[in-house]
Amino acid sequence: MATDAGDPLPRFPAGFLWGVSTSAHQIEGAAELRGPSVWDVFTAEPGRVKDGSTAAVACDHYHRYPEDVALLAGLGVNAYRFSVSWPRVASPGGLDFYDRLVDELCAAGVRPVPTLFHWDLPAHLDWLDRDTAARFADHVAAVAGRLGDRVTKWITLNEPAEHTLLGHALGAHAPGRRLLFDALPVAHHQLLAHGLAVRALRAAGARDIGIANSHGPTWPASADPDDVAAAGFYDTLLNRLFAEPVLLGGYPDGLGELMPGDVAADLRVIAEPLDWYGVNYYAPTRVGAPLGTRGEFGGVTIPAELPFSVREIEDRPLTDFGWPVVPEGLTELLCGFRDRYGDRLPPVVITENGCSYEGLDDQERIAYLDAHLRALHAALEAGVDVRGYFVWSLLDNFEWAEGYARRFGLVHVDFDTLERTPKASYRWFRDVLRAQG
Ligand code: IFM
Repeated sequence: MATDAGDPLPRFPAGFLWGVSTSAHQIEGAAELRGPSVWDVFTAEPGRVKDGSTAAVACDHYHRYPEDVALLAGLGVNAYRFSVSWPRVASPGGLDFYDRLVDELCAAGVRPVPTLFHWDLPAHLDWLDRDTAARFADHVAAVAGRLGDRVTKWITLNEPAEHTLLGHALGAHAPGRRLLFDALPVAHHQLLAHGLAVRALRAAGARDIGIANSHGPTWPASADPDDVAAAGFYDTLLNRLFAEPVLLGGYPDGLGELMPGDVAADLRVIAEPLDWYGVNYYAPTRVGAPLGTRGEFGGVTIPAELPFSVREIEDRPLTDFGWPVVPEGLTELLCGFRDRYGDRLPPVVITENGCSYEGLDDQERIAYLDAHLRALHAALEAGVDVRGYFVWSLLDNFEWAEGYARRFGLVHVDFDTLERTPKASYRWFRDVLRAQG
């Protein structure tokens, strides 16, 4: 295991974006000062969140943001990825909070990079409903109108794949639906919302726009054609369904035929050119043919009727969440994207990468980040145009259906006192950034 005294990292290009990421629902708290989201409804239902917790207070970032911005400044990042809560923006005084936060970030010399949707859909809206995409464009226009004089870099959506699969197909996340493949309209409407958001941002003068999609290599469980076919199908769901409409203007493998509405016209909106493409990377997935039984993956139940099964990746260390640590998967993923999409792939930013471990002396997190940064550098050397890297996450926070049990932060949060304590990984990352200049 590498320690905080490991070899220096290779140099990244001048102008590289170094940041950390968070999301509104996971850190802000102050739930009484905004309308409810689907996550408030979901967490109120018994049994939905493992430790029975809610995000009503979370890290209380809403009130403690000056302390958190000071932590960012002390870390030395040049960018901070956060999300704006749609139900807060829609509530009286909601935009004032982001106005204050952006001012504080600018004063600290940290570039604000807001994500306009990170899963906390206003409770009265529904992604099965096409009109939600148009409502999202209104939300984006309101945020850009207020913050666009200081915010220059924007992210439309965070991980529409997880929001579709976990929230609408498998029922493990809000809004808790188990629609399996009937959830596909949720994917299409989010993609349409993305395209409309790009148009709304451009109309407000934005010139630096991306999306944060989750991706990872898919490894077949064996060379058996059934395993290879199942892995190919999973790869389509995770890696192609949300990338190809955006990058190529088309759905892979005939999936467009299953989507609602005038798909051809919608695809012209969805494929609005982007300035960069955000990748959230955690681990590869090993996939085989269906086993005919229910499975378990990352705490999520996989129903028997799906045309694939998720298998264990053996001989790899696991994070506390049980996710395998496979740094070279990041190089494989990025080189694979470059080969698959060629010059249709804009410059890439790693918008999330991180791991869940307990403890303040988090040497495992240091080893994880160190190894992933080396793997990212290998992708750069192989010719992938990578422009930035954001650690997930600044703070320990509300990890969705896992509650507060999973700690991803560079900064420890005591959820009784809300005291923040930088971990060893915070000091390590600060030193990395200093060394990178
Ligand atoms: O906490 C989440 C985040 O909200 C989205 N990407 C993955 C993280 C870790 O599970």
